Amino acid sequence: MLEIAYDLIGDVHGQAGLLERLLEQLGYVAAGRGFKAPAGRQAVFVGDLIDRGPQQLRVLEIVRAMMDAGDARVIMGNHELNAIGYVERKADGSGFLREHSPEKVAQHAEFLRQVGEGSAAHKEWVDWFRILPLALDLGGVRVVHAWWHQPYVDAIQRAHPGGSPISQDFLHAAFRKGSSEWQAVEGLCKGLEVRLPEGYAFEDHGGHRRHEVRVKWWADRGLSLRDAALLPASQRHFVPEIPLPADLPGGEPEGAPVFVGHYWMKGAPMLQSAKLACLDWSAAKGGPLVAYRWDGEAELVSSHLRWADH
Ligand SMILES: [Mn+2]
Repeated sequence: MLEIAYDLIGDVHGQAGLLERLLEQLGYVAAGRGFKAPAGRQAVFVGDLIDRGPQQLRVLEIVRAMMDAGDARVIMGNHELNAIGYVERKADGSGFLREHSPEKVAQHAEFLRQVGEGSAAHKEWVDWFRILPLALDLGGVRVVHAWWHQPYVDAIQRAHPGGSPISQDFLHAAFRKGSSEWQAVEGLCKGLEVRLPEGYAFEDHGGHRRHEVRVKWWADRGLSLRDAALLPASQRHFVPEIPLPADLPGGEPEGAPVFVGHYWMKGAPMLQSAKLACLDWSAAKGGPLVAYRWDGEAELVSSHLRWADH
């Protein structure tokens, strides 16, 4: 018999109003600073609680209170990871793990403004981010921010059994481009990227020239690179219609269903497959905040998707 059922919740990005409405819709009841889960249920947040939105501290307060009360679990998104790297100095003292370039400062500016950069609250929240696991295997469901890639999950599990907080050494290694720790963390939190052939490039939403494109790691291997690319329709033509690389890892997940966030999906919420749901439908850009009400099923059904609109 199923001991506990889960309500998986997508990237909140500081949208406290949407989160409160979604939780109420799911039968959660306001209690203290957070919300109490219905009997036999628990919320699971897929990461990216912060950055962009207007009420990031309220979101953190709700989610942490729920976690402390046993009403929620939370994994790390790339925005929490970046927040840690932003304040953590490199071992040799030459700046921070995540550089303070104009692009990276801009991405994080709203969180820094709301929390007060360098304040006691800033330190406290970043310390809390450090204890969040990078992936959770709950038996009937698996949760990761961007890509459930078993070798990466196993690498994290070996270093940090049972989802224990990542060590200082691991954290520093995870910000050294090219290291195995960097690969694993980058993959789990940011997904799978493919290098474009020579001569191809596109500009991302920030106007930065990119030579690598993010692809659906779950994509059918018969798709072209263009069809597997996670790009807005207006930019797809920058990606050639060539087959996906033969040695590309990933593919349709098998086993327990996987839940991710991260991908800024647009339009009406839908499942990616019976084994995969992306719950990020761009709540930070006017889209709905999406949840999946999981009751123990091995195959996901779209009627279990729930959401709150702006
Ligand atoms: Mn996100």
